[in-house]
Amino acid sequence: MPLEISPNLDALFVRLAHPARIIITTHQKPDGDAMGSSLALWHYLNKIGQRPVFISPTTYADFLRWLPGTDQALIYTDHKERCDELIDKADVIFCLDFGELHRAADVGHRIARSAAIKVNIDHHILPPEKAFADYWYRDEKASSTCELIYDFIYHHNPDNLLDTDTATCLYTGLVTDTGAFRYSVNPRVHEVAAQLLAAGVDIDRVSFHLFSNFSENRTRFMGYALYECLHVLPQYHTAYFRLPLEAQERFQLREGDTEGLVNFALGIEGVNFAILLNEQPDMVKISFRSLGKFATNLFAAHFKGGGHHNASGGKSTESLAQTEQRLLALLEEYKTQLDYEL
Ligand SMILES: [Mn+2]
Repeated sequence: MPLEISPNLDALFVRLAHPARIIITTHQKPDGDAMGSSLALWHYLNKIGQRPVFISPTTYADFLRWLPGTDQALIYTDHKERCDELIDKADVIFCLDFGELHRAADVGHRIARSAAIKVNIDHHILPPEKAFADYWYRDEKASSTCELIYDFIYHHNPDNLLDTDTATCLYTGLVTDTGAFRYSVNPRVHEVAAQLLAAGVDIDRVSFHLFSNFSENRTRFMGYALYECLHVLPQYHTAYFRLPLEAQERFQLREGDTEGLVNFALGIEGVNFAILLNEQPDMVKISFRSLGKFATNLFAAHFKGGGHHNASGGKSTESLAQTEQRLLALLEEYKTQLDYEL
């Protein structure tokens, strides 16, 4: 589906022209795009005279802490009562980088009960019956929610109120969701990136924080995972990581430290489909990536998940070993669909 803008968006713009109690929120365990888009919108709304509150459903990865405005984020799990009150009293709630309320965990449940105007800006695939918003700005083909926030800001105010902080947040989402301009890239991505650079983004600084500031533990963990936890299945054109909880504890992993690991599996010659089985205390979190025509989001449906064609996620409440067995059985079923050359 191409860009879909709710037909009555001007009514929202009229509402934003007057002081409103505004909440911005995103999905749990926010990534670079979720944090970047939320903070960018927060900066922009401040600039036009609003005083929005950004509520993150859970804490965010350490490697995003440098983003301008993170000190203003209210973490729901740390300030539950205050956040509930803010959500209940809100006039407008912006829901960014997710299409289904459960992706925002407890914040989503609270929003479902709120009488506020709900605005959804997102690039995930959404079945129409699951739409919850009064206004929307959605494009499955967009590289990132940050790209859509750029368009939304421009749409709202063509005089361009992008400042360096807003642009830095947006650029971060563009870089992280495209794997540094490798996936989901279309001409528009580079046009937007060019405008953001013109607004003063310091690329060296962004690159440093995103790619050159990992802990020693995280780097040694990557080595361990590549050596001990990676399984390659040439008959299925598939490679997967099986990451036990004990390994993550041994390397004292922090939020976001497994980010990017799955791409190493995808980088192997002949591999079209890569999977990360990430054991958590209460479930196995699963990431799926593919190159080319294999639809990971359809496969992810077997694990209560979904997402984009080439990148999606799911989960399993079975043990790591049981989840792995189920995965292997499914790969056999999908064998012919996985057999293609790029
Ligand atoms: Mn995104």
